[in-house]
Amino acid sequence: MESGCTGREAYEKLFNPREYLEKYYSFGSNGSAENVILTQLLKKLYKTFCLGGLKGDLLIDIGSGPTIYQLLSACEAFREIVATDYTAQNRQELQKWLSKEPGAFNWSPVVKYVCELEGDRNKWAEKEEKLRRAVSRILECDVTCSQPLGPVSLPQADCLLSTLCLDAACKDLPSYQAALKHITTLLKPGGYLVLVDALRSSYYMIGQQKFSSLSLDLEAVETAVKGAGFAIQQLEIIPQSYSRAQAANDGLFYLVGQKLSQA
Ligand code: SAH
Ligand code: 8WO
Repeated sequence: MESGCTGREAYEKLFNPREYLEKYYSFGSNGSAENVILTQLLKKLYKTFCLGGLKGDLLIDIGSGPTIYQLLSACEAFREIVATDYTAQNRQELQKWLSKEPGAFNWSPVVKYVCELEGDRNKWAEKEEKLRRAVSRILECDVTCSQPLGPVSLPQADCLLSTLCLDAACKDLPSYQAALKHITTLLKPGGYLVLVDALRSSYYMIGQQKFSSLSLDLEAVETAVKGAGFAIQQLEIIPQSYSRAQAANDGLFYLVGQKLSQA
């Protein structure tokens, strides 16, 4: 960790998917900061994918980690979803849920909530099946590489989604700008970017383990996304911060951009 940025070895060794899921995605009935943030994100994703008309064939999720919440409304709008992550243990945890293996994380409270937003809480089991069918692959991904998915051949996506990944993956603003450009190569001209991340956060915790985060304000995000060739269509602040013990952020942002044809 010489650069001060949590790198590959640390992620492979120290990112514990179960603990991450339990700390941030338990979604119990308490009004914890983590629950409030998750609720806000699910509502915004529902608006984007179910009400906003953002739809198409292929959506690529960058840095999925071990989570599926971000895909629940998206699977109503996209025929195929490709999930990606940096570490094998996160890809494995996702696979466990997809193939209903024993010990997979229980997402049903979150799925039920999204079904309620979409109009029928009782459809949660069908929705889980729909998402499982939509996710065609789980690929390795490194946003610091000019080809983030390596040499695999995929058609350019209609939408790129990335939640809580780029701040964690980038050590400074130039690498953030570069990472955006790298992932943008995976997107069709005219395609959409849905980007969510923490604002002004220098770290986040999983239990006792600290992971670095690039601290950005809204203006820096906006400039970087425009610089990667996007027209910004929506940029909102979620004022809620994570519990003080979990992360040092000052709210989150939710951004929708469209890739310009000359980008
Ligand atoms: N998208 C999920 C997980 C975020 S956790 C959510 O919304 O909760 C942050 C993720 O960034 C981890 O899964 C980690 O493996 C991934 N990550 C870290 N460095 C990365 C890199 N260089 N390229 C791609 N992903 C990276
Ligand atoms: C805060 C919370 C990153 C993060 C996260 C940050 C993965 C719920 N992150 N960059 O501060 O997960």
